[in-house]
Amino acid sequence: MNLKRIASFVFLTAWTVLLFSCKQKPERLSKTLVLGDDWEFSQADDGDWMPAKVPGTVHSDLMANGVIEDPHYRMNEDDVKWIEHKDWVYRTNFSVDQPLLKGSDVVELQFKGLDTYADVYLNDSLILNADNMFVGYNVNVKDLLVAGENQLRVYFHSPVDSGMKKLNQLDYLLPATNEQAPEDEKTNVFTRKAPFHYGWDWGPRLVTSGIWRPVELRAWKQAEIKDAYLSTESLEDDLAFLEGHLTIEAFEAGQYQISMDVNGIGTLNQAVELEKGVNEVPVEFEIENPHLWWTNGLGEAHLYDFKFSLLSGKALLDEEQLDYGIRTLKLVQKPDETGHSFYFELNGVPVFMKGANVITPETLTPLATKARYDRLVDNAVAANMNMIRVWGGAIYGEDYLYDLCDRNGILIWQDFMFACALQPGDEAHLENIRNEAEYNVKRLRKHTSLALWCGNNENYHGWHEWGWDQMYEPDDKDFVWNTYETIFHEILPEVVQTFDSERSYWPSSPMAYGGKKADRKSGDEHDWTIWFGEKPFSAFGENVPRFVSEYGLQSFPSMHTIRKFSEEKDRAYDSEVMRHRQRGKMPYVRPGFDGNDMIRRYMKRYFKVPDDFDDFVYVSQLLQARAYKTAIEAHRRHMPHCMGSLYWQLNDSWPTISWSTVDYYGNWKASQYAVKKANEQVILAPVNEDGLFKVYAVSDHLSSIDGKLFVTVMDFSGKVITKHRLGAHIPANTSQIVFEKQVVKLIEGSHSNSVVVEMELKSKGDKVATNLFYFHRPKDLVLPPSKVSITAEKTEKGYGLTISADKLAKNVYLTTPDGKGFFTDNFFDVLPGKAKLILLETDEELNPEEDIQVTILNDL
Ligand code: BMA
Repeated sequence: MNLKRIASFVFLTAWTVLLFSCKQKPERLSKTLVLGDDWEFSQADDGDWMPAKVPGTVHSDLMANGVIEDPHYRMNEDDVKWIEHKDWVYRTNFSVDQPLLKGSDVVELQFKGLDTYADVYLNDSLILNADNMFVGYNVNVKDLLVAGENQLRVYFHSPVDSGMKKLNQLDYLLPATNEQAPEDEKTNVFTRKAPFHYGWDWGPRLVTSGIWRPVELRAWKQAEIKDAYLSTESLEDDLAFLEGHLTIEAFEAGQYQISMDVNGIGTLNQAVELEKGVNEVPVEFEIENPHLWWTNGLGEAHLYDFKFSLLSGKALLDEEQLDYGIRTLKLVQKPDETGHSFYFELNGVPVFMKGANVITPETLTPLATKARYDRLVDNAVAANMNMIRVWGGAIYGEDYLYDLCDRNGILIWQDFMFACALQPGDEAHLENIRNEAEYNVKRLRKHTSLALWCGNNENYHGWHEWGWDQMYEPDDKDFVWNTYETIFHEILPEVVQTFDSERSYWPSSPMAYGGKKADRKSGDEHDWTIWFGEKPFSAFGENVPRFVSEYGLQSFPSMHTIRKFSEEKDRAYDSEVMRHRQRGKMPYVRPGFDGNDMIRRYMKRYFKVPDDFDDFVYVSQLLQARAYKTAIEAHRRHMPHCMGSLYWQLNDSWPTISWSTVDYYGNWKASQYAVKKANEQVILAPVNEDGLFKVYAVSDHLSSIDGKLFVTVMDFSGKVITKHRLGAHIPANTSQIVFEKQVVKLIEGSHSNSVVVEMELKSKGDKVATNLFYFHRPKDLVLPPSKVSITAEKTEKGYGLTISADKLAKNVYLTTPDGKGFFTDNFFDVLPGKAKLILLETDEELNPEEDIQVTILNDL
């Protein structure tokens, strides 16, 4: 790596390139004290103080103190509704010493997140009125602090009652489709707080209050770095042009030094003249032979380690570290024969986006630990994804989530937090939104993984398709629609343009090019014709959109998860507890609409519906897996017309029945395995079109592959009916047909309900891609009884398993008695004579041959 000044470098004239020296660095002067211990809380009107956890929520504190039961269990959620109507107070005492007060110019209390309407007092002086969960607040409290003991008190007003007051000031309603409240009591849109706390069609209503992100005391002298981020201005041949953007606040005007260190090997130093107040300091430089950042599957997500230091003479005032990946990224929308393209171009290469929508992993948001985010991103990586969508009904994610995506090559489609609702248009609310946007754009723009800012989820769609435009008198209608335009076509794009001009802004998802209703010819689409529209899965392959940012089908979570939240008597798909758990009840889709019935209706079309509940749960997962496999293969077959497939949804926020592929406790549903396979870098995607069997090879590789394609038709006892072997050349980054044959010729007189087509692509002795295809839905296959056997051997991480079957074993589901351990593959078909090798990763001592429970579709 080589760092140097570039010719056009104007602002900073005196950079010098130094070699890294091992000299001891001076101690940093700015100090941060986390106020995390010794908090108490109380209901405002009863003064009964109990220990509290910060960051945390009222609900989790009440649970920890034994006041309420776990709302995840059975229908306990109904018993905790009273909490949302109460005011709550948190307090703590902390000490500050004289040297800290004397040695600093500014001492700030930094609240990273207050949920939501909060009056904050320091030593009985009101220092802050907060009204937005999504922003952090900094207050200089140097003059109010005393040496010794200080008290901080935060009074939270009921978010629901506060919202209700605002609602009562309007003489019309604002739609909030998913809020679980009567139509005239929907208050979330008045409060800048995670919409899903008010209930969603996969989550409970737990409208909590609390200090949900850390509170810190930060003391600094002379000047400090308020913000730093980097951007790749361009890539040319072997040169990357980069710009660092520093925001420095100076208490004292004067001469300072800034240094930038890259990977600990090169340091740039510069004297800089700062004015009192906020200074923007650009740093332009170039890196030769840059190691580029790539998405998962395309290469290494390489990050450089940048460190900016601010010095005054020899004193080190402040430091800011950034892991940054050098890359260019563009959303390309150019006219073509269908309409307009919609794809992301990474380092000059069009990349098909494979991924999912994510929600916050906990309704009580701060309870989501780092380990939970690790799991979330691990699951995305393992399922061969390269993009997730941080969807607009929850929260702008934790910094840690974006760090993980930076490191793992997962791009982020980032919504602003607006979903399925309209907003009030008073000045204060709009100003609040502007601040929130500015705060979060500045917070997240430093992340290499951040791909796009999107204004909202389905608000535009709701106005045009869900009758919202018919709800209002003409004057009110103009005002409500103007408010929409002001927020999503003025405020948010202005903020993105001002503070993150490199990134694209997309006003709403879904939407067509040019600000029009989604039309499948341009822009992105939410394809809910399957599930809400009840079309068959084959519809995923019809009139395929340009970028599918949502689609999905529900399933039940693992029985291990169900057992944790239910009693024996609850375990039926239509029991009171299962109906209560199901939140996809959409009276506006159809009166009486209920997700559990929908699962059953879809199941009837594709599978025999089992009576036994455990079997029903298993088949619900196979059904969902079938839907996602069909969708992803169809979307990928249609590349480059279609360039993205993000299903709804990767994870859950509580143990529930939903569209997720991984349940709340981390159990992979059958769909997660199916998604993983359908997202592999190279896939074989078969279709039967009116008696013509076609195999597409879809490759995301950036170089071509030469190999051999094997297409074998066999019956369920393993007898080969026909076998084809042909050379295959798969060009880079394409989808193309590699095999075509009339079905009648392919199966040569056999019954189409008793045969399977096995496809394999081999190159240089390796299996590059495999797939299986059946000509009929599972309910119409003549599945023979099959005997599955397992042999196991101990490995470092658990057990290596060999699974074999005497006849085709369809959808072999393996589980341990307590559900612990992870099977590297599951719900797979085993062909006779073709043993399947997988791993069971577990710390437990097992006797796998006996302990592993096996379920197969043949037996149902
Ligand atoms: C999408 C999302 C969510 C919702 C999901 C399932 O449209 O944007 O609002 O949870 O569908 O209905």
